[in-house]
Amino acid sequence: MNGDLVRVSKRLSAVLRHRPGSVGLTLDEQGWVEVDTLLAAMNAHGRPVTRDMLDAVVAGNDKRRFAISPGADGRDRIRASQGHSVPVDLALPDTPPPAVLFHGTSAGAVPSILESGLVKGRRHAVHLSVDTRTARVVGARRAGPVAILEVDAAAMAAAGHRFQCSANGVWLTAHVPPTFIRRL
Ligand code: HQG
Repeated sequence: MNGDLVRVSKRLSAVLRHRPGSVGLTLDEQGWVEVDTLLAAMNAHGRPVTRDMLDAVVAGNDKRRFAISPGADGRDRIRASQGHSVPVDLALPDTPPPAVLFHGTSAGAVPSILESGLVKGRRHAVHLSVDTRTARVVGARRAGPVAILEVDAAAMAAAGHRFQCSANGVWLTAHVPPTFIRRL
């Protein structure tokens, strides 16, 4: 993606995950907003985005962060596929996870994680990756060396922990207790 589209993607993430009120929007219960309403709100708040740019971001986004889907009235709606801090219910079904999942983080966070487990913080869920390569990219967003943690998802599921998979393949769960975590 070129620089303009990266900028638009970051703006959309901010509005659709964290601060819809910053452009005067409210998301519906499942996080959707009408595309036309979103574009009008962005334009009115000095952050102009055209429908073509939005479509290019949705299509070209390496993580498929956003999903567009028609509402009951046939009008296009958009939402972020995961990562919210505002209260939305993505209504993702509980799904049996792969046997193992991974989490990339900073090496400095590992002692605390091995003490209290992976906690969701301000997000709605702990985010887990399907492979170490993805986990490494996630962990590299943090300062300092990256640590890759392996999560025994099969044992967690057997113990009654619930998992959901977002539209873009990120696995979500409420909390990963330390006993299911192993540093690779
Ligand atoms: C850490 C990006 C100390 C955790 C990525 C992480 C992902 C603890 C940080 C998505 C801890 C939270 C989410 C504990 C967890 N003690 N540190 N007990 N438990 N942590 O950003 O998983 O680009 O909320 O290891 O690709 O890093 O936004 O979560 O470092 O999919 O689409 O607390 O965000 O996607 O950080 O990343 P985050 P994350 P987007």
